[in-house]
Amino acid sequence: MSELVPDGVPTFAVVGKVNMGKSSVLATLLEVDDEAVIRISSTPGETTSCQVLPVEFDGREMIRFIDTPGFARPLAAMRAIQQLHEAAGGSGSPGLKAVEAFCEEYGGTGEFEDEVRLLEPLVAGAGLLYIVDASKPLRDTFVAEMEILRWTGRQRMALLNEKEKDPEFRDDWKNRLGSYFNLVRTFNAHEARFEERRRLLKSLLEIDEDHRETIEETIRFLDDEWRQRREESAEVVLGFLEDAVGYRLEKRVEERDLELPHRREKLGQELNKRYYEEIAKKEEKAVEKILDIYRHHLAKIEVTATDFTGLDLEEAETWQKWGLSRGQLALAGGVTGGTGGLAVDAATGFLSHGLGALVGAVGGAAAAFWKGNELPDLALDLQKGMKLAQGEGTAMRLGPPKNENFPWILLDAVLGHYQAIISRAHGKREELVLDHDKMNAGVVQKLSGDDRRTLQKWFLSCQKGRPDRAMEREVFAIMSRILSSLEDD
Ligand SMILES: Nc1nc2c(ncn2[C@@H]2O[C@H](COP(=O)(O)OP(=O)(O)OP(=O)(O)O)[C@@H](O)[C@H]2O)c(=O)[nH]1
Ligand SMILES: [Mg+2]
Repeated sequence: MSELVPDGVPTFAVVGKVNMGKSSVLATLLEVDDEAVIRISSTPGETTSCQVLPVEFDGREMIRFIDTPGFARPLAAMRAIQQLHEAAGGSGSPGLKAVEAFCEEYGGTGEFEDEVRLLEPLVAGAGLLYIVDASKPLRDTFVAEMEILRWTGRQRMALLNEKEKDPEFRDDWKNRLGSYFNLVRTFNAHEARFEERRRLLKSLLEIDEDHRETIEETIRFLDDEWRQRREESAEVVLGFLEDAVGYRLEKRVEERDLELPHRREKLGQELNKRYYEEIAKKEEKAVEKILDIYRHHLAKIEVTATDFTGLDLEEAETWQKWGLSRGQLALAGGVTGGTGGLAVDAATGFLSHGLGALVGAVGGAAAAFWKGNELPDLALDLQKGMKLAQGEGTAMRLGPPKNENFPWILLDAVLGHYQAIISRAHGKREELVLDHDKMNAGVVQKLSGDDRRTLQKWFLSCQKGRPDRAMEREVFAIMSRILSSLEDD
């Protein structure tokens, strides 16, 4: 066996005409979104040499794929192989020997460079996956490619990479491919998710009997890894919720900032904004972790404080798009009703004149202090002599938001991101920016009543700043289940 096709490692070359999506199929199958590892481009002839792409688990190479340059001159190559076959006194159809002779004859000459390179792994013993784009008409050149591949005698599977929906020539292709290949499957490089990737690996079993055990073992590794990723993600989501739902922003305040109404107003707006900036950062960090877990490096997450604007309890739209509906929230045990002013839970006795005025302003019905801000109301806590990192002083503590739907909105947001992440094919190289605007929210509304009640109870404990540890296992199980359900949507 050659270096390209090691003993004991099931090896498959991915072949086809230039620009059919060979590299994209491999990038999606193997979760590679790095252009430095697999180059993908709309310019035909992007891949110019064979590239070994191992599937490794625990440092062991389980399966090997080889990306190859596309066929450039299949008709001429077919004739050249035929001629070599006849020159050697062969009759009937050429076979592997003639293909081997072709590689020897033209290797290093510069002629049929791409064909020689793509046929080398096959000569060395690799099985093959032939990629076609069924939106292209089936021309003679394709027939020549299929003929050459059949001559190699290697185990072969054809993959329809449907770049367009319902491709025009699908039936033509299917009929023809059936007579040249042991197996015909569909695999869309831009759409395929875990299930399709798994199914593709499984179908390798049908073309490579000799390595059945290794391939089955690889699929088990893959399943384990997928479950692990889901569990790690569930932990990330819960960590984020615990942190964000219970978040309190502490800020030392100077007496002089409280003396004049316009200063108080400015301070209030600043703090409010900072609060949601911190929440946005937490959401971004959590999503970055999930992107990392699922090996996405091209996709980005962008959340800004203003994403949380308009989350007004009074606004019907908020209730439709985000979080739970009013009725669901009530059933889950949330206290519904009214925006409520800002809770002021402060040791008023200690307050100086300025702070007293602030409390009056935010606690009163007018809530003049916060006027103009569009963010959900925050609980406000004012204390004199509160311990701060910078030392003793007059401190304000803001948060969590009084909007009872807020934890549900945060959960909805991360679930929306999660769904986008697991649906993203690695072979797709356009930029992906995850944000709230394009998000498919509304997942939490579909949860069961039991799950909602349990989560709500846990959220309330988080909001109080004392996450209920006794609920952790149950909450983790619920979250893993929710994440798993998103895979089927
Ligand atoms: N819409 C869509 N475009 C695809 C799909 N697969 C590949 N493409 C695009 O088709 C072009 C060629 O893809 P590559 O994966 O580079 O094709 P290739 O067969 O490796 O090409 P060469 O290496 O040049 O032979 C790129 O612009 C891809 O983004 C698909 O499933 N859907
Ligand atoms: Mg390529």
